[in-house]
Parts: sequence; structure tokens; C-alpha cells
Amino acid sequence: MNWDKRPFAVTIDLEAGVVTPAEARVTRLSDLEGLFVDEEAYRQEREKGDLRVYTVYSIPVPEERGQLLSCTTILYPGKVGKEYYMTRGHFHLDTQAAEVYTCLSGEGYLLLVEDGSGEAESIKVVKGTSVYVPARWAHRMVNCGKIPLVFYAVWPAEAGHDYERLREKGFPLRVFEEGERPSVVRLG
Ligand code: PAN
Ligand code: ZN
Repeated sequence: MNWDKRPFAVTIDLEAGVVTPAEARVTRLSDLEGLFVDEEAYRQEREKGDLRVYTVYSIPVPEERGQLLSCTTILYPGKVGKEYYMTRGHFHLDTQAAEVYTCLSGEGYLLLVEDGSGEAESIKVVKGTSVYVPARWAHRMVNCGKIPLVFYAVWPAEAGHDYERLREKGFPLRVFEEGERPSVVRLG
């Protein structure tokens, strides 16, 4: 990255979520093995092809104290069985690092779980909803709509992502389609 500590600007397409200039990273079904509850439905989806689940456009800055990372995420509409497409979700490695998620387009739920107590929350998001994610709360976005769910996130650059810890603990909340409507379900 060409970084000269000068102010800079990017352009965000608010509907599509595309950031220019930025680096895009695509996460596909094959990257999310073990994430969805219905393993048989996952296997069947994989046989159809390796569909995109989400694309992240990152705006890079040095991962140093005081810097802010930001990105858009385009979470495509889709389901594995009855479970809606979602991001992998993570804790931050830095237990003091919070984050803000702002929905630019689409609709869904942000699922959160607190590391110590295991307390869980679901927050409905639509265009314009901005959620403050406190430190120590794992976070995962779910698209319950028929169009891409686009959101913009900002967080401390040295936060780091701990996917493994969330995978081990499991996420207590899931969102399934029930009678053509989303239903937030607590597992276990
Ligand atoms: C977001 C997420 C992004 C993709 O930028 O990293 O939406 O989700 P996963 O990282 O869970 O795959 C963020 O929360 N950054 O901290
Ligand atoms: Zn995060």
C-alpha cells in the first residue's frame, strides 16, 4: 500500500457496496464448511457449485495503534437449508477493540455473543441501522432479505480477528426461515 500519512478518500457505491479503489476478497460456501447447522443441506448446496456468500472491500491502512480499518461487506441473499447466508463471525483478538457496523442496503440481523457471560443478542438491521459492537462481543451478520445486505464497518486497526475461538464456543443464536419469515432461534 502506498501510505504517506496524508488524508485520502475512496468512493462507496451505497447500494452495491463496491469501494473504489479497494481490495476485494470473496468468501464462498467452500470456505464456510461446518458453519451452517444442516450439514446435509450444505453438502447438497456444494454439489450445485461453489457460490459466493460474501465479498469484502477493504480500505487498507497500517495495522498500528491509532489507525482505523474500514470495509464494506456485501452479503448475498441465499440459504443453506432453512438457514440464511451469514458471515463467519469472530471475536477480536484485542479484547479492548470495539466496532461499528452500519447497514447501507438490504436487511437482516446482527448476532452478538459476549465472551465471558455468554449473553447473546440479535439486532434487526435495515438500511440506516448503525450498531455499536462493544469489545468482547463476537459478531456475525445474517442476510434475511432478497437483495444483498451491504454494511460498512470501522474498527481499530490492531484489533485482529479470532475465528477459532468463536468456532470452538459455537454461536448460540441462528436465523432460519420459518413460513417465509426469519426466526431467530437459540440453539441448545
Ligand atoms: C468485518 C468482517 C467482515 C467479514 O469487517 O470482517 O464483515 O466477516 P468475517 O470477518 O466474520 O468473515 C469486521 O467485523 N471486522 O472486524
Ligand atoms: Zn469485527
